[in-house]
Amino acid sequence: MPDLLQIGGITERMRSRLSEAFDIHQLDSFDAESITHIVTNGHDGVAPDLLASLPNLKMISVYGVGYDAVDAGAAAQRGVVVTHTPDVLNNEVATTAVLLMLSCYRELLRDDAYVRSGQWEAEGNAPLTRSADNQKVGILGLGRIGQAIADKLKPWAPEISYHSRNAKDVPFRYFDNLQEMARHVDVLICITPGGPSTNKMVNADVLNALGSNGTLINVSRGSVVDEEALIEALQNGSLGWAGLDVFQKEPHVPKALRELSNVVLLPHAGSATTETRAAMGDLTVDNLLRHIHDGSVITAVPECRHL
Ligand code: NAP
Ligand code: 8YV
Repeated sequence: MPDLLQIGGITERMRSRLSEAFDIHQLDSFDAESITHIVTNGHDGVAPDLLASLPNLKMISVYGVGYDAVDAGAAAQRGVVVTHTPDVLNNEVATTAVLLMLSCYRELLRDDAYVRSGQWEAEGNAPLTRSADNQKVGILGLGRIGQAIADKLKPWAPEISYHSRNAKDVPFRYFDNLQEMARHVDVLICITPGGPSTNKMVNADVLNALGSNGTLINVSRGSVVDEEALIEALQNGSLGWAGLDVFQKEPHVPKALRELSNVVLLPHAGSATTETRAAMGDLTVDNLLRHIHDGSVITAVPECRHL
């Protein structure tokens, strides 16, 4: 059986399917010469020195759609195909983005604490919140998940705009400048890939443009937002609210961010439901099994589609 290197955790269902076709090795004991396949995830990826040390590697299957933790360009140059799990998680991640936006608008955490602490009984009704209806929503990265977010938001009747490198054939307003879009909207939802081209794209200028009544939602990668600038903006009130699923150095979340009351924080749980992780796990394994069967894969990343 071919030798598979496992990086990071996999589900029992993944392990059971993989173990029928591969000898599975862990990072603390493997023979570099023998490894032909890797299974990893979006967080752990494959370290560049590890990638360079595996002479017979043929394929890397990523359990997630974001693959910024794998140098897919370097892999493609060596003829190593990288796959990921697009589409099967669109709806789940979109639900997470909408959940964060609604939680910020309707102060879900504050009001939950208000009831639990007995304040409601002792002090009367909680302060009013903001309506999430009819808001101007800017989507940074209108791809598969960005479009699913726009679809899920329909009942709240938003006016949707978007920023990406290219304009799309969609009925939404396109901004070729992110700061201008941030000035126009009430909510900015980040859902681009991570990596060098989007690094700290949401900087202090963008946050200031979003403004004191503005809400930032980040379900993309922590690297897309300048976290220091974000903390400062939330502390001094130049940005109103933030709903964050992703952070610069996960799982570390700065204390300053954890202490703020105008943020809602999730532990990178955008796709983390039993149903969606099962679909992602199946696609991750299906790609590996297809590759050992006939050398093809189902969902190669764009850099590797020619292989
Ligand atoms: P996708 O279909 O490839 O969409 C990405 C979008 O970002 C495209 O519209 C692309 O349009 C735009 N984009 C790419 N580079 C850009 C840049 N430098 N500046 C501006 N726009 C840029 O990807 P997807 O499937 O929707 O997934 C998006 C990302 O979401 C993943 O890569 C991952 O990082 C993140 N994600 C997070 C979670 C979570 O648990 N929080 C779960 C799944 C995914 P153009 O090419 O026209 O610019
Ligand atoms: C995963 C994600 O949690 O798909 C992605 O890009 O960020 C999440 O769905 C992550 O890849 C870890 O497996």
